[in-house]
Amino acid sequence: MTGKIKYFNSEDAAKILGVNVSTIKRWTESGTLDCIKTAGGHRKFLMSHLASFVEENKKKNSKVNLFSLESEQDIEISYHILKGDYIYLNNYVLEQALNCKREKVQQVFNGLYLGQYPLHQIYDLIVTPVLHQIGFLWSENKLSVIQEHLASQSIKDSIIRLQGIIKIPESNSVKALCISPSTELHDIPLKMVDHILESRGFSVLYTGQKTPTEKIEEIFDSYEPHRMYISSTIVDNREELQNEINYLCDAAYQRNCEAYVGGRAFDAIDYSHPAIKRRLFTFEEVYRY
Ligand code: B12
Repeated sequence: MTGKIKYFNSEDAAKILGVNVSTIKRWTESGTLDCIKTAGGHRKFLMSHLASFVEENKKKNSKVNLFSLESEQDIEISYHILKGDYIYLNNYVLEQALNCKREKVQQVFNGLYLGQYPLHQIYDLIVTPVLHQIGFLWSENKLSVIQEHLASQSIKDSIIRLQGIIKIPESNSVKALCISPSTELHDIPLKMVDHILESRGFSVLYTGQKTPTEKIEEIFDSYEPHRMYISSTIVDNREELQNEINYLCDAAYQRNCEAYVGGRAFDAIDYSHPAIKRRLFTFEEVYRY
């Protein structure tokens, strides 16, 4: 994703395929699973090695974490994953999230990623529309608040689990601070920003929901970030939020730190502060800029 080739080691391959490391060794020795051997005798795997293994062995190996082929529906899903059929997968992920089936949601994310679909595409074309649908159902009173919480938490958990298998390149020494304003509970978009930056090799400091921002200078001075990403969705009090964003941007500007902002709150507030390089609308843009 960064232009560098991503390799998995035997431990990663074992985690992805749902077996132990000795099985990975056995499979590579018998030629069932392809790999590259380094001069030092270590096994390295490309995503394509794992993907073709899954493709060739899915009937034999029902333990694969990607799509455990236990039912007719699993076989159908794996077909849509391999084809990158986002419309079908959106409906499926929504249904599984509403039923709190995290493992099913995760299978789709893992499967797409291992099928070489970029992380930002999974976030833009599956996660975002599914969350919007959850919000729509809630606003139409078709979901209760607790159902909305459970469904969005299933998505969040699956995103975090997906990050566990993502190969992170060696750090290119760009340091990023990902921050939410002090009134913000919506942190799923910021978590996705964090993951994409990590996959670009950035070193990321993620502050989480409702960040107490009044002491932010301390963080700037100790961590010395090159970039700050602010995610803001909710506008409780427009003036207070504007002041808080300006305060964060002042701190960044004084330290030559570039700011990138995203989220619907920026429809309501001014983001012409000189620290702000750009407002980002999609995760593809987070990957690109
Ligand atoms: C999940 C969710 C929650 C969860 C949050 C869980 C969590 N840990 O994040 C919970 C249940 C806690 C919650 C709480 C509330 N929520 Co809510 N929530 C949602 C929901 C369903 C999904 C939000 C989400 O993650 N969307 C996915 C993101 C990726 O999409 P996006 O926000 O459109 O962002 C896009 C871009 O802006 C960009 N982006 C966003 N942020 C960033 C950041 C950066 C740096 C970059 C580069 C890009 C970027 O990427 C996206 C792709 O285009 C939305 C529905 C919706 N339409 O989004 C409602 C929604 C946002 N919530 C809403 C409301 C009203 C609330 C509450 C006030 C409800 C209440 N009465 O308590 C509280 C707010 C609490 C608070 N102070 O923050 C409203 C907001 C309405 C408005 N006028 O803004 C929405 C739109 C629902 C609705 N239809 O009414 N919510």
